[in-house]
Amino acid sequence: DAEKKPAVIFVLGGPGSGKGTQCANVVEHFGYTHLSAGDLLRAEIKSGSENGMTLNLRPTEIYDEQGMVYTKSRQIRKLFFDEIGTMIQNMIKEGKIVPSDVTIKLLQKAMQESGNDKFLIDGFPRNEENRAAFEAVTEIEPAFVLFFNCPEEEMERRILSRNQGREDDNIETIRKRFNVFLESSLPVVEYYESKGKVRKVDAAKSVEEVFEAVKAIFTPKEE
Ligand code: UP5
Ligand code: MG
Repeated sequence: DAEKKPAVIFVLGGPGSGKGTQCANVVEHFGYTHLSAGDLLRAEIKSGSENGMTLNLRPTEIYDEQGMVYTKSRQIRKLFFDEIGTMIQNMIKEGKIVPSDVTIKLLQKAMQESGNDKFLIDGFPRNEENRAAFEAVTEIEPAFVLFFNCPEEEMERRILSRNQGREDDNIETIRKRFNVFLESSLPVVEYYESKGKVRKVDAAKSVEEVFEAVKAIFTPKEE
């Protein structure tokens, strides 16, 4: 088809590894649009309580508070628009991964509204299902995956000193986020590693040193 697909880079790494911080640097220097899946979900929680639904889910999709999707044949009850925000909020508080269709719709909407054609998708895909669903729905393959490698103690220190009022920045939820990262998100990194698509950065260094390594990845190599 004539329509050119946008360029996408997945930015992955554990909770507090510095994804958001470094994406802001890349935006400034390389003209990408930064889409943090977590930020989009948190914005959806807010918009849900203020002016209702911004997503347009298919009417056959029905969720319970745990985010389980039921088809009409297994209908338990209908989830109203503002309840999707509540569902997202509950899942984030538990460090769980929000169903793909919600996250993907938010990402697609943000991509359309941006007017740009190159994106850093930060914190997504977080599991195999996220990855496969994004590929199937958008038909986009990432150009590469930028992976921030950081020891858990350092990530924990960073999150606990962040102080931005995030409901998941408490030690109990942090432990759950680390477990989900190891069990569900690292396999996605391994999948892309097997395809030779991972650019791994030592994220335990200072913000400036990490950005030097990131810059080298984004700067076209000279002959
Ligand atoms: N900091 C950054 N770099 C530093 C450095 N080099 N040296 C010292 N300090 C550094 O950084 C964290 C803190 O460390 C900041 O205070 C920063 O100044 C400092 P940040 O850049 O914010 O790290 P980041 O990797 O973005 O950490 P974040 O907490 O955002 O990562 P998570 O992956 O945990 O959070 P996210 O927002 O992506 O997801 C939250 C939740 O949303 C998930 O747990 C999940 O429940 C849900 N979610 C989904 O369900 N699906 C999705 O697709 C995405 C999210
Ligand atoms: Mg972040």
